[in-house]
Amino acid sequence: MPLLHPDETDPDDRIDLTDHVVASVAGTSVVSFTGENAHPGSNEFNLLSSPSDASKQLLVTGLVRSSQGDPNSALVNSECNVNQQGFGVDNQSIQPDTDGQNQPLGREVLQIDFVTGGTPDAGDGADIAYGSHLENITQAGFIINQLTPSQSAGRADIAIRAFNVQGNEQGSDFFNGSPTTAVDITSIKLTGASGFASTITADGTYATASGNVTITGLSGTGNAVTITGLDNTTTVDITTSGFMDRLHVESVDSNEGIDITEVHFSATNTNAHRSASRARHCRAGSVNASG
Ligand SMILES: [Ca+2]
Ligand SMILES: [Ca+2]
Ligand SMILES: [Ca+2]
Ligand SMILES: [Ca+2]
Repeated sequence: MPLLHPDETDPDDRIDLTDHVVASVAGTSVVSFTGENAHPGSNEFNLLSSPSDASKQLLVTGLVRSSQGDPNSALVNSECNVNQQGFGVDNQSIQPDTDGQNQPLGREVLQIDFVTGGTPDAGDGADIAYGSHLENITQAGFIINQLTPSQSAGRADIAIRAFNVQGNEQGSDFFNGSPTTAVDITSIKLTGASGFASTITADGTYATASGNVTITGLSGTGNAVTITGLDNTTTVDITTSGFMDRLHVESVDSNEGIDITEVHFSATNTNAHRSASRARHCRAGSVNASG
């Protein structure tokens, strides 16, 4: 039974349904977060709702490596700084050395949990309250809109880690070691100044208009991917093999930190009927509006 029969001379003419039909009961919706509606300033946590869907939230916290000399040293609490400039750690940037040379603390890590059921708020960790983590996310990303210090030749090196948090600890317990499992990052998509035309699924060095970007940790099943040589403004998107509800973005540079202006994720909705093309348009809109 043909849906359309545009060529009456061809008994077997085909119509292209690409981008028109999603042959699945599941769909996705992309939600975007900027800091404009956040409680501004430096806080132990900041919980934001998506302007388009208040049930989808980010719980943002800040961490820092306890030893400047050891990139694998333990993470200890710092503060996140969320405001209309974006998402930073301590100040507005995620930096490789939080307190300066010859000071004990090292690299900053922005920690982002995907949650629901909280009330937008910011303040002391003891006041962290939310319902539960979202357990339907395999795609997320963010926009790097500035390097600090800002120089045209500057490029930033970052590490991204994906986790699935077990349980939903509240208040100060949120910080004391919620068990997590590593989630394999399977692809990276770069858009913008350091954009690469195709989705990247293997380690390697990729030539972009802003120079070479080198990716390590993507091949295989690890949950930590390092990307070196990023220019601003660049959108970094990741896909994971299983559901993730926590993202770490760490500065692993020797000089530049990064400022992030926007965070987004794509949540799988069962029984949704949104077309793939519409979801892509939403994504593009959120990027343009924030860039
Ligand atoms: Ca900082
Ligand atoms: Ca230091
Ligand atoms: Ca650099
Ligand atoms: Ca979880």
